[in-house]
Amino acid sequence: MTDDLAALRAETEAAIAAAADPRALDAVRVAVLGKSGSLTALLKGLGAVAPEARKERGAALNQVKSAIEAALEAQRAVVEARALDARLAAERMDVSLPPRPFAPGTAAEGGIHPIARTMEELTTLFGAMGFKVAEGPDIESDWHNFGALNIPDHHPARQDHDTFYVPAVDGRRPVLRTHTSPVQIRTMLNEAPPIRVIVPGRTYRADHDATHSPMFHQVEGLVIDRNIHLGHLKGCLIDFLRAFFGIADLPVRFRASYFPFTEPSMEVDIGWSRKTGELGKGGDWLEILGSGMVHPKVLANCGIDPREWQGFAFGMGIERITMLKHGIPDLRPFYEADIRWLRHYGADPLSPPSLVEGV
Ligand code: 2NL
Repeated sequence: MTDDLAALRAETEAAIAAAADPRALDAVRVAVLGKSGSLTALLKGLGAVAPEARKERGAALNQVKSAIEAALEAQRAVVEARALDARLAAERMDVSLPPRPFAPGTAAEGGIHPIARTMEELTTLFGAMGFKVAEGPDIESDWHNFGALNIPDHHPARQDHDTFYVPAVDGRRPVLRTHTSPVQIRTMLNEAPPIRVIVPGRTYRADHDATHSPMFHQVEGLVIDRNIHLGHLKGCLIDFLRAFFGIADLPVRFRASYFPFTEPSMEVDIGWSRKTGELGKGGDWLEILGSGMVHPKVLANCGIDPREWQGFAFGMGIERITMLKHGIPDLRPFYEADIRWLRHYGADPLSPPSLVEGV
């Protein structure tokens, strides 16, 4: 090997070994093997070499070229591994650290909206009792919202519902659902019993004052099985109310009432103090939800034989139970996206939905 070639090889290998990152390494590659690289120039000069020396010179050049390429490749693996190690060290995090606590009033951001948190709690509590969550459209047919529920055309309940109507299509006038019941109707139409669902969701009524919003939230529940009776309804709702409000001995009272879609129907009251607003004691009663055994006509409307299957259903307002649970005095800020209100009443995003005493 001629001296110039040996020197080039030694110099290049030293430069490769000194290259600390992929960029420096690439600069060496370009300087030696690039278009105007030093070794490339020697290879180009091969034509000018005397014919008898050309073969030997060519072999020597190619040997050096291969050696440099191998050294480049080896060093590339070294610097890439080093770069990855550096990145791993820089981006290191301790996944075993506890979450930063959420301090109401001090957090830079808000919290989980109380409506969302109540829905999570409902899903958790009823989930533990074997209920699935069902969802359906906000824009409903008149039949799913009223007809199937045994609310005929001129029934007073229709007026009570202050329905928002949507412009007619094909001669039919859709409605914004006035309750979540149409979702239970769809569940009964689409699924064979036994059925256990809760339906949390948005509902709409043309009513707007200090205690009513045109959009609000309800949760309804439906259980259909063989031999379901009022005892199941009472046990389920008493367990739910005590777990949700976190009061193990919360007084619960069932009072005869009327809904077109249940027979018999019952309103459910919980014990509280009218004077202090405290739940669970005080000797007064507060109406909290409506319930009843599903009307046989409603079952039949959904293709379920009421002689074989029975069920119970219930419904309540999510804003209302949320305000009672957390002592929130005013309905209006629920929809105002006020960060100060969210900081105060929002839930810690890192804490699980409270099961309180559990079911
Ligand atoms: C209330 C009362 C209630 C139901 C809702 C229901 C649904 C079907 C069949 C039978 Cl598909 N019943 N839902 C039953 C009783 C009461 O809600 O005061 N809600 C705020």
